[in-house]
Amino acid sequence: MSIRHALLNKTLLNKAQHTNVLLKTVSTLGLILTFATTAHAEITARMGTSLPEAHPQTLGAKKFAELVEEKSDGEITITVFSNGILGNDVNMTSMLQSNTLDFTAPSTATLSSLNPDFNIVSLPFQFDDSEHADAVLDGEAGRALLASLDDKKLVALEYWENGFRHMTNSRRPIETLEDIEGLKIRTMQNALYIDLFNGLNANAVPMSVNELFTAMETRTVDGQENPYTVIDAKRFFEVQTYLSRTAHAYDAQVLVASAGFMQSLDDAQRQLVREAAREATLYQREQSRAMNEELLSELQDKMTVNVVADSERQRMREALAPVIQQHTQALDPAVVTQFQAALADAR
Ligand code: EAX
Repeated sequence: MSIRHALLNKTLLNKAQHTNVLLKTVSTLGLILTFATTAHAEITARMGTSLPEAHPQTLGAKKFAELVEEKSDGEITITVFSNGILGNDVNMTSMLQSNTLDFTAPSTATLSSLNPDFNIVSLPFQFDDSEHADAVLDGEAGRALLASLDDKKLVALEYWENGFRHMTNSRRPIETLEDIEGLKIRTMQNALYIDLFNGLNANAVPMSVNELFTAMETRTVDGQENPYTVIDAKRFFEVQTYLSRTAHAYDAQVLVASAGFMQSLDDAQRQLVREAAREATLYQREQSRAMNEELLSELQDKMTVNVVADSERQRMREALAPVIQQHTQALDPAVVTQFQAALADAR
């Protein structure tokens, strides 16, 4: 074989080896890419809220979804359906339990149907301000309540703020305890709230918040009670004349996941969902507080707003003593002791 021929053969052999290595590299890269893509298979989730886009409950939900997508590099995406489009708080909570919805954020008042001890949060006139509520709810007493839903096919992640609840109605300003007498007041579908307003000599009419605007528009009810953010977001000022700043109870919502969805994730994914939930909570509370302040002045332009004197709020609290005692006695004594100690410690 001539030297030239031999050299040509060697070159061709090198090229073939080179091509072979190249082919192996490409196929290995292809495998890695496929694996990577499979490993990043899209996990899609749905979250329902009962309040409109502009309410901090839905703002918090969208921030939560954004953070989960960011922390999972697009692996997990959550679509938010707001304003009760998927159902009311009661419906959506049971959809989580049947694994047909993945996240929602109902009031603790709604969750009390699953664990009556959640009513300890809704007892009237017990929180001094939002920071006091944070300290108690983020502490052991609040965390223990969240853990109590573990055996209800739910994973309760964090407390969000709905805020201090105030009364509105279409008949008269509420300046004294007696002004409440005889008013038909919508309440959440919760035995404690029904008893509270009947205990103030109103006529409590329980219904979901989705039905409330029409009920006030048709005078089926005279009034309702909610934080400024709900009064504004649901446009209750269009069908209510008087806003009386009773601040009679603090309402917390709970960011809840379906246990089925959380179990479908791996440990790292569950951890990132919890981290996103925590960060979204701080954002949600910040939005709620900023908006509640800002909206009070806006509502003053749309409604007749009055402060309720502390002396009258104290009279309301005294009038409610039998209801408070009755509902406190219905709770787990250990929960009551822990919560009341937390309230005192956080002051
Ligand atoms: O849970 O039903 C109510 O009045 C609640 O404040 C609100 O919808 C969020």
